[in-house]
Amino acid sequence: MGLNVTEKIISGHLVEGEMTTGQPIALRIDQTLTQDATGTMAYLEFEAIGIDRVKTELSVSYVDHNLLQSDFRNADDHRFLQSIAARYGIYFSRPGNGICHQVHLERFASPGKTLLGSDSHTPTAGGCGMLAMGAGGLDVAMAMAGEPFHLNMPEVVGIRLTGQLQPWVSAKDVILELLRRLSVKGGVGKVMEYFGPGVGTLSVTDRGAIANLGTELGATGTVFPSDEITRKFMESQDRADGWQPLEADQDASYAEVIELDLSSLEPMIACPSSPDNVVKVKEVQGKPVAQVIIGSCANSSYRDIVTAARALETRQISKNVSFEINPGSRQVLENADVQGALKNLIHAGARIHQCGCLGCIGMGQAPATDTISLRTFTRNFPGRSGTKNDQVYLCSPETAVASAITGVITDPRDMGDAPEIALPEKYIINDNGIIPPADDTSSIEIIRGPNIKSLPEFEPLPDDLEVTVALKVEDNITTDHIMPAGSKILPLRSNVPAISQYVFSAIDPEFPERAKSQAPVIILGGENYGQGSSREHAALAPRYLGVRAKLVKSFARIHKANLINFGIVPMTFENPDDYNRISQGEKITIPGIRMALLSGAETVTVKSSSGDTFQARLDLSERDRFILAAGSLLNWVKAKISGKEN
Ligand code: MIC
Ligand code: SF4
Repeated sequence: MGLNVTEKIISGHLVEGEMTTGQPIALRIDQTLTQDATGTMAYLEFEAIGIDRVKTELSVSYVDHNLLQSDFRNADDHRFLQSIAARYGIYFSRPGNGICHQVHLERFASPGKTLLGSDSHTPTAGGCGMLAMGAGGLDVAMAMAGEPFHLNMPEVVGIRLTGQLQPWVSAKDVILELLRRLSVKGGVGKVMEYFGPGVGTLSVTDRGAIANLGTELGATGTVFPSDEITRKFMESQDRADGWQPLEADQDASYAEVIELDLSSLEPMIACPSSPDNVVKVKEVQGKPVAQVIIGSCANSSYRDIVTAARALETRQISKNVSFEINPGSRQVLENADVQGALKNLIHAGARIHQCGCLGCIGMGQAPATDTISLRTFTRNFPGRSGTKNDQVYLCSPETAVASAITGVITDPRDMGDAPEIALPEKYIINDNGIIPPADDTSSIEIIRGPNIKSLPEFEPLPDDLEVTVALKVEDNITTDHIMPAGSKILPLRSNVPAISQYVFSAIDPEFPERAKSQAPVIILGGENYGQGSSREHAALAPRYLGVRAKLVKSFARIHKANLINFGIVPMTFENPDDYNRISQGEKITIPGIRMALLSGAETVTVKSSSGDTFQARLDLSERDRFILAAGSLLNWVKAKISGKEN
């Protein structure tokens, strides 16, 4: 039986396990990426492992999330990151050089390789034929130290594309349509692999946009084949020698095949406040908009910016709209400028910002009260924009620019002829925003500002757990709920005691104090708990407050892995209805939890203070169980190194 592209990459990198769906495997990681918001912690963890230089083929540290130097802390973090990259043999992409996923696609993505990134949208590089996955900072630190990445063998879903996108319809509409069909849980435990004749009609950056939002399906990764289009893209980036063809075998199979006819698609839009709340633009057209932003790692490539500029050649922005451009990278900005795009945008009234994440992670650009903000971004989770009760819609650059012109949500097909964008045969390339590592780095000094605090130490798991239910939440809780970001909180990412004061602040500001006073505590949740970001602070900070276990209906993959890494026992209800039998404030005991974990038990008995008992599942690999018993991955690794393992 032939192999699909995902299986080819996995089999070429498999160091443990077999390719049986759902079973634990470990993969060799060729490349890693970090960004500043998760990176400071990842590098502190890397230092704690004690390796002299990264062992990957390539590791890159990007600075793109927090560029707002409102005080010394942010600039200090940047200097720390630059010096630690230089010390350990890591490429450093400077502040303002661009969003990690856009720059990685341009300068480093390489077909057939594996990439692990401490950012959930790392799968964007799957547009270039890679298996690219998001993970917590500690997993990325381990990969930099040469350790394989542990996950369960994903199910590979084939998405067969036919036809061709119609004028004014673009890649974002493809993935919004899939989010409409499959929901934010539809991809959990899966890799989405695209194939079929429609693939050849999509550029690598279009494929990147689709792969990027595969994360919003909950997928582990999204993979496109590497074909002539990929070769041309790499040639346009002066990297043709890194290209290799990679297609599924004729007789390859998929766990499931989803058919999508590109010709039948129309402009789509995700309504507040979830990326899967998708309808046709036509269904919500006419609603007044106050802010429109083109940007983020989903849609800020050359074609996205130039499409907007061309549509604005003879038009102006509505006087009621703040129209903003966040270019994906300096390369995008420079190439768009050479084509005269910036002139059009400025003349039409656009506000041009620096290259980075900006408003996508709530670093500025918060919308006005009770107004609609239309964004080409990845996520519209409640409050992520920085405004309470926000109304954020997610759409394509085409829908964004059409709506910015009219001042109301507009189907771009009402705008007449669509602009035709030819991609450059050769991009203007200037790598002065990327500092390569030197050969001998041993004497380089690491610069630490006063905001960089060392990692907290965590106790091993006790024999029995007696915990209070400090919080009970519903389905689809995101990491933005658990550990919000934004301009007030992001500067605290290198300071666990300080950031932990904001855990669950948007839904229950009393939580940190309550958790500390009731510790040890447990949190109860519904389906898809922890969807969204890869931020390990959503596990690390709760653990610091005394959270020792979580009991939910189901978990999102990266968050579950982060919980394990920081010693919080992730359990699921054997019978989901048991969720209703237990309330906030109750005490529960789990006798013999440590022994249950170490003996490989699949379930444990949970006893509530009211005398009720029920079963909770432990869906964990052997390695996960050792880590949890040790109290954290770092404890376990250190014990292994010193020979004092469980
Ligand atoms: C996001 O889009 O939520 C982020 C900010 O990029 C996160 C990473 C983080 O929290 O630092 C992600 O998606 O992993
Ligand atoms: Fe940055 Fe937004 Fe992309 Fe996250 S989703 S990496 S915040 S642009």
